[in-house]
Amino acid sequence: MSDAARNNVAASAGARAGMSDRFLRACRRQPVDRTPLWIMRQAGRYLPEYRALRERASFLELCRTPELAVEASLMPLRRFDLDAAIIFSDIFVPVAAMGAAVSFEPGPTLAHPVRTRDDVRALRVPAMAETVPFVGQAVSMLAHELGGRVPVIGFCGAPFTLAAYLVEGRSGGGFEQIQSLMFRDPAMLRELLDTLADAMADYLRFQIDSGAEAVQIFDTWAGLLGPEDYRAFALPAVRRVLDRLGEPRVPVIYFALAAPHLIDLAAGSGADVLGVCWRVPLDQARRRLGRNVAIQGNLHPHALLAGPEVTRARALEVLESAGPEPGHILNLGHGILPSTPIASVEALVEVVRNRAPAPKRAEAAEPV
Ligand code: 1CP
Repeated sequence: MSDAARNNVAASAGARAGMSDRFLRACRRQPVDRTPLWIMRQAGRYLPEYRALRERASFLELCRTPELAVEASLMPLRRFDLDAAIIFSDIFVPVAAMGAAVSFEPGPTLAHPVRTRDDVRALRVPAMAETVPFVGQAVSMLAHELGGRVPVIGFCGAPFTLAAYLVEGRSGGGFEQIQSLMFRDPAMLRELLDTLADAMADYLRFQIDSGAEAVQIFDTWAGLLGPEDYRAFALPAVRRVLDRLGEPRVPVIYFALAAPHLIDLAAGSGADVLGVCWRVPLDQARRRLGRNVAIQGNLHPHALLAGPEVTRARALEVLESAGPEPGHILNLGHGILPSTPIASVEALVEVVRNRAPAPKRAEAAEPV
């Protein structure tokens, strides 16, 4: 990072009251001075500086070069007063390390989709510290650059979501292959999910050991499943990741898209925070989930396309809906869209910043 860029990060961080642990406190359902905010896919194509960086390097080069990955991760933090950084990478970086030939067009595309038991058994569960050392280097460099001002979030794809791409071979379409595999050869799907879970547990551990202070598991395609199949396939695979994560534990966020029918089951994943999309109002999510889990979300990403006024109004509604209890992290209900105006993101940041911390909120928040 250039000196100027470093100063910018320092200056914007300096505007805050020193080190910020409000994101980690909210993950643990502890009282906070204001609701923390970060944005899924916050480093990406809606930022002109990201698009400029991509002129110089391919997406995979960015992921594999720690200096560039750190540069991309810091871009949104230089512009906006966000409460967490997420390491720039992709859910397919560790899967490539398992032996799958992946390209990005721009979504992940597999040269050889996984269709047989031999294909499953050909996948390796490598030591991630040895096969993707650049991810750990990027995490530790990013944590160092941030100097504790905001924490670094590590991440991985959930086994079912990764399996959906691996079996299908590409994104788009209705994921017909994995959904029919579930009925045709459930044992093969289980073996694939277990293999992915073991690899992702090692991958998250590696990121935590490198300096990630929280991790998020993205289950973008879990919503395809009905409750019984979710309980039989996707959920035990997420549990297996968590069971094998080891110590020391950091907060784990589990995000399942389009899954209002699954959130009660997802609460049993063992995650500390559940990410929910806009399909579940947060007051309803709170009622259904009780006090044992924090929630993250859930502004509709398309609301931001309507500009700062609409963004402000909708963000306030989300905060109202989340209510005064501790344990809410403001985020979008899915990744920020490439056509998002910068002014809308600025409006979102202003909403959390200007919301006066009501003493009642803190009182109500004291653990009983
Ligand atoms: O052209 C480019 O610059 C590449 C576009 C791109 C980017 C910026 C891809 C390809 N991945 C990423 C980065 C990325 N992917 C991050 C970065 C960190 C951040 O949040 O800032 C993260 C967390 C992901 C996670 C990811 N990749 C998910 C889960 C979250 C989600 O959005 O649902 C999924 C499903 C992917 C697959 C993927 N990789 C890339 C694309 C375009 C896609 C989606 C394809 C599809 O819709 O199926």
